[in-house]
This record gives sequence, structure tokens and C-alpha cells, in this order.
Amino acid sequence: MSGRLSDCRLMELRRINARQGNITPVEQWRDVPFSIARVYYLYDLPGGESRGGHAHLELQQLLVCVMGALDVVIDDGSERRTIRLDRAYQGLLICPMIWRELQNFSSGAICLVLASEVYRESDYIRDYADFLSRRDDPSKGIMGA
Ligand code: T46
Repeated sequence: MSGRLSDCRLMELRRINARQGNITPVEQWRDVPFSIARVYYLYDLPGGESRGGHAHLELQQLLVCVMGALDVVIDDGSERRTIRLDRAYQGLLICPMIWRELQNFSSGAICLVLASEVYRESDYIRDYADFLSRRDDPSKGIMGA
């Protein structure tokens, strides 16, 4: 549990390059600091749309734009940063209690996500005011108590 932007990292992933094409492997505890419980991917993303708009209580994940490009806005309640993902060998590690929004999708963009938890709606904070109040008031419990 962290919730600080400084703990979110743009990671350079391993690259195995060959004349026939490249491979980027991602292994749990080696390339990402968690066990991978779920993989999902976002695709057919309309250019003017945005996704995300929530934080997670416990989930950590690595976002890799394996095709095209997109922006990820990350926000810890006091600071906000926009990171452009446009390389299949770069991954953005997002820790718990970080608000995220995905936007500015290029045509054909595909975002692969490796997540530390299975899907659980109770892990989401989908209201920004609720996110801020949980951060500001520890008695409410960052863990959703
Ligand atoms: C995140 C960003 C990057 C499932 O049933 N299982 C899943 O594993 C996921 C990811 C979603 N869903 C359902 C839940 C909703 O009914 O798919 C629907 C859309 O999900 P959501 O609005 O959460 O989609 P995004 O793109 O806003 O957010 C997703 C992830 O949920 C989130 O963890 O960080 O991608």
C-alpha cells in the first residue's frame, strides 16, 4: 500500500531482439513486483474517449501499450502527472490508491494490463471526491473500512 506518485514507475522491460522480430517477457516477481492474478487488454479504443476514472484499494498493475499510443494520467490527490505510453517494452507500474485516467488513444492502440488481483468491484473507488476524502481522513481507512 503506498498511494504516492513517486512509487509509480515507468519501467523499461526486457527486450529480446532478433531479425525475425522482438520479444518482451514479463514474469511475476522478476519484471513486476507482484504475483500476476489477471491479464486483460483494452482495444478498439475510440480516439476521443477516455477510460479509467478510478483508484484501487489494493490492486497493483502494469500497463503496457503494446500497439499504438495513449496517455495515462496518474494522481495521488496532491500531484497529477501525464505519461505517454508508446513503446511495447515500457510498462507503467501503478500502485494502490492512485487515481488513473486513460486518454488520447491513437488509432489501433492496444493496452495490455497485468494485474495483481482478480476482478473485484469492491476494490474500486470510482468517485474522485470519495478518493480524496479517503486519503485525507485516515479514520475512513484507505482499505475501505
Ligand atoms: C484500470 C484500467 C486501466 C470485468 O468484468 N473484468 C475485468 O477484469 C475488467 C478490467 C473489467 N470488467 C468489467 C467491469 C465493467 O462492467 O468491464 C466493464 C468496464 O470496466 P471498467 O469501467 O473498470 O474499465 P476501465 O477501462 O475504465 O478500467 C480498466 C480496469 O477496470 C482498471 O482496473 O486500471 O482499465
